[in-house]
Amino acid sequence: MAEQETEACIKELREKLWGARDVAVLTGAGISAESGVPTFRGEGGLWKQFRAVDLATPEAFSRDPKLVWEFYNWRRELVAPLSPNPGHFALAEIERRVPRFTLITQNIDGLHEKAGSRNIIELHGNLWRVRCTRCETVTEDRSIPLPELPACESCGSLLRPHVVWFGEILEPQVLNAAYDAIGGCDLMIVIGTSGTVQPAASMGVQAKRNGAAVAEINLEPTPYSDVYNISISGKSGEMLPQLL
Ligand code: BJW
Ligand code: ZN
Repeated sequence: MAEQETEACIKELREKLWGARDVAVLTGAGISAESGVPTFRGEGGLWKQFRAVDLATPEAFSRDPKLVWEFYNWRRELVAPLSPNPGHFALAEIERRVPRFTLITQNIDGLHEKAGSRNIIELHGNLWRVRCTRCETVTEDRSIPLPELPACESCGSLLRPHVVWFGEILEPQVLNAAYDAIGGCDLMIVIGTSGTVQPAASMGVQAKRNGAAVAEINLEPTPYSDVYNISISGKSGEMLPQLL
């Protein structure tokens, strides 16, 4: 019965997708789970092993930048050899086939780009970029590991990961681009996110308020499963290719 329900939901989403003019997608850690990137919450999640307040806040970085860099160097080592999975590739293919497509991601792993997606908005930054704490210059740096306390080439000050930590505001340009996509889309698909971190968590609801149909693909129910028009329970790497 559950399998039949999933089939019916996929069929409904498939019809909506290929009839849509403008599609927005929001992804979270779940889409990269099948590539081997740990999620944040739930079984095996990063925040089960580590305390977010010790590693993912500006206060943590001021207190102990070496510890925070150790965490990000470890994440770089972990992610570098990983490849996109069929879920990432399916989204890249959908982008090629619909008139307008925006991929909003909370992930910092860069796997959407590796899979061939082009119109990507990275809400929470990128693991492969660093930012100077003084002159704010952002540069790409893929070396692994970075020095314990990496320094800016322009001014010599301490570099930090170019990511958004708790309590920090998202870059206004990035956030505005995401809201433009949400405001203009006729279909939004929310994939592999627990819907706990704002402002991303509310984006599906905002799209729905603006008149878009909203679908979710997640292994588990989320606080929004009953709010969206379609909720598909399953692995994104298995469900997304079925839309093609
Ligand atoms: C699968 C699967 C498979 C598994 N297939 N599915 C309003 C109300 C209350 C609080 C706030 C608020 N506004 C702001 C806040 C504070 C805070 C916040 O939201 N806190 C909540 C926890 C309560 N937000 C912020 O601080 C944000 N800043 C901000 O809004 O500034 C203005 C402001 C500040 C302060 C107060 C008020 C306003 C910034 C948030 C930055 C988040 N940063 C992180 C770290 C990024 C860098 C790094 O990676 O190191 O971003 S935290 C972490 O969570 C990371 C993620 O992008 C983010 C979301 O996680 P995600 O992607 O949802 O992952 P999981 O693990 O939670 O879920 C995985 C899901 O996948 C699960 O559902 C699984 O079932 C599923 N899944 N395998 C499909 N194969
Ligand atoms: Zn600098």
